[in-house]
Amino acid sequence: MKKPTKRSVDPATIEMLAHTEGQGPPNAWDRYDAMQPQCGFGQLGVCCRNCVMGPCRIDPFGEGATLGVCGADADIIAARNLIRMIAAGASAHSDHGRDVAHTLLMAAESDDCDYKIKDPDKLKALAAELGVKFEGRELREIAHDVAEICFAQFGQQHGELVFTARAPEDQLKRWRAAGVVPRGVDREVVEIMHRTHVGVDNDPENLIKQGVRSALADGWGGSMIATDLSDVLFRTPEWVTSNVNLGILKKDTVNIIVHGHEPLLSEMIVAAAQDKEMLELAKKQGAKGITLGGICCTANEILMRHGVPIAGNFLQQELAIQTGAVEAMIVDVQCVFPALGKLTQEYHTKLISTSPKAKFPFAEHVEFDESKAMEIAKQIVRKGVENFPNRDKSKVHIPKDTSPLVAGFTAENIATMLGGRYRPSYRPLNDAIMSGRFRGVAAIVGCNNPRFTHDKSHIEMTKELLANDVLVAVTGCSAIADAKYGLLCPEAAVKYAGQGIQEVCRAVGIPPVLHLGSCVDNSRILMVLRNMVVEGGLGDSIADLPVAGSAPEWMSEKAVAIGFYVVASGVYTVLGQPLPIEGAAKLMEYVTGGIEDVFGGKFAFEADPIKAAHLIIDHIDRKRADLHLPPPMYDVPYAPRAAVESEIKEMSKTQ
Ligand code: SF4
Ligand code: MSK
Repeated sequence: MKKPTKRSVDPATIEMLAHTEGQGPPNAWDRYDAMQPQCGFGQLGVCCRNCVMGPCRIDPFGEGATLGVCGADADIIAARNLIRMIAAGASAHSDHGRDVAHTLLMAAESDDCDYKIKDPDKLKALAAELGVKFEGRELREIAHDVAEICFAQFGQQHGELVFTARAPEDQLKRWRAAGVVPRGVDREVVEIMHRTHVGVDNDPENLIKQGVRSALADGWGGSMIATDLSDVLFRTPEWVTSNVNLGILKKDTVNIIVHGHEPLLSEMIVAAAQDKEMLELAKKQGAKGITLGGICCTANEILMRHGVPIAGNFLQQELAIQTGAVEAMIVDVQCVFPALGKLTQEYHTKLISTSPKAKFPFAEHVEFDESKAMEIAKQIVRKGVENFPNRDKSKVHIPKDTSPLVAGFTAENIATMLGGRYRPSYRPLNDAIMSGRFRGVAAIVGCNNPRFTHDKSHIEMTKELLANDVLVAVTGCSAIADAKYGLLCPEAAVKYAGQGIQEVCRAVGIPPVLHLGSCVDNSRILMVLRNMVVEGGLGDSIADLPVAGSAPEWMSEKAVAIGFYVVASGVYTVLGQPLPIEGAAKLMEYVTGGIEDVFGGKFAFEADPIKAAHLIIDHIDRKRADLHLPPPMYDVPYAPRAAVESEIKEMSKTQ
């Protein structure tokens, strides 16, 4: 068994791993070790079971079978597998968006709905964008029309998804030329499933084209709808302060954790946990109150809007239960381990599943119904509170670690943050980049994966980028990793960033790492990039910007969909683990090379976070050179490579 310090760099996680070693059922790291060696064919992407003439597998060394029974080669098989991953990822995000649209429609149609429109300004802005009349109309009428338009995006059969019009003209032109502007969210996913059926699309590039179309339907469709309509219903986030890590759990309160993704339930749980009746009930049970915390992206949703503390990220879900201090873990969809139920048999924790789409072994199922949202939320919170007396004090072990954080950044408030409330603008951000004070911007997103030392790659990559004056934006479990390390505090600028970032962060009081929300909120990052282009001075398309993306510890199919919509939007993206296509040479060459000519972005794969950060910086420097921008304003530890430096000099001569 690996030492806890080899499994994680997070002190609370290390403490819990040491505390639970040899006790109870195996955790994700143990199961990962037990799974070794993992199937090489699967890792290389060259096994296929799309029909029962197979399963087929291609020998990557060319000594065994080079074709499946139907004649599919490694590139065809890997491309089909890959875009099926995109279909699953895009479906997960988009189903989330569909549920939010449905709830907005319900709020608009019903008099006694527990959900109300909390951000009328965002609703009106959306109405204006979508051509919905809003002057002189009731909010509910406007919401109804906006919800219907968004709802229709999922089943639309032709035309272009409305929010693709937000993309810079140049990017849209590339998509049109390639024939990948998504028509309808569901249609693109269905077409992937059709094309990957035995004997349909057998051209790897054509398959990837449909993968891109579906991924764009996620980023500029389903995910964007999820983010925007959540803002309308629950309000657009503003800066908040909070705390993160397992130390937010308290010995003397009822501890309830929400885990999963959708804000519909967690928003109501926030309200129910503050309800007077629930707080009194908690006191009756001998507790001093109710502590609510989150895990994974539902945590990010309620952090961004309410400052609810975060208990941990993806790989900490089992550890939270193992503190022995969690009365209820309430789960909905995505990234929830099926192992949790068995684990709760060893502790008093109630695992409560709530989505009709996601049931779990040993979980108690209380189905969430948006039409009775508050009633059900209270019912669930009550179960947690009434479970407090069952806590076995001898099993309680809560690490002390917590870190303060600042979150709540959006495409909207980045303009106010730098430009001021009276003259919100992206000008200061663009100017900071153009002057070389900010060398560029990198988005670091995505999961944890026991293949990597937990959190290490997120943190090391972030620190390296900051030291080199690259501003960092984060979402998902990456944001939680950085937060635990103190990188989401304004003081982190002084401690870790180069002089350029320090100057700006000091002047405006922001952290050097901006938390933009959950996985679906990667759509906020798309909007930031789009706003940077629209502001001017940094080229005509997202592909021109000195920016890059990374998911250093990714694991989910959603991450593949995100990767593809980001690359297709023009962003160079470095993944910590390769896409599972290494056995398909032509496909590999395409996604790391040829795809750039079509969309302006491409993938690179690098497991070492420092080397990955340097790939990102090299790319940023190249883009700076293309834009005739000066080198970084201040000395940086990773100086522009000689080749790029001479390019910059050449360019400035021609200015
Ligand atoms: Fe084998 Fe082709 Fe069937 Fe896949 S689709 S299992 S490669 S025969
Ligand atoms: S929760 S998809 S582990 S970021 Fe969004 Fe975290 Fe990745 Fe799930």
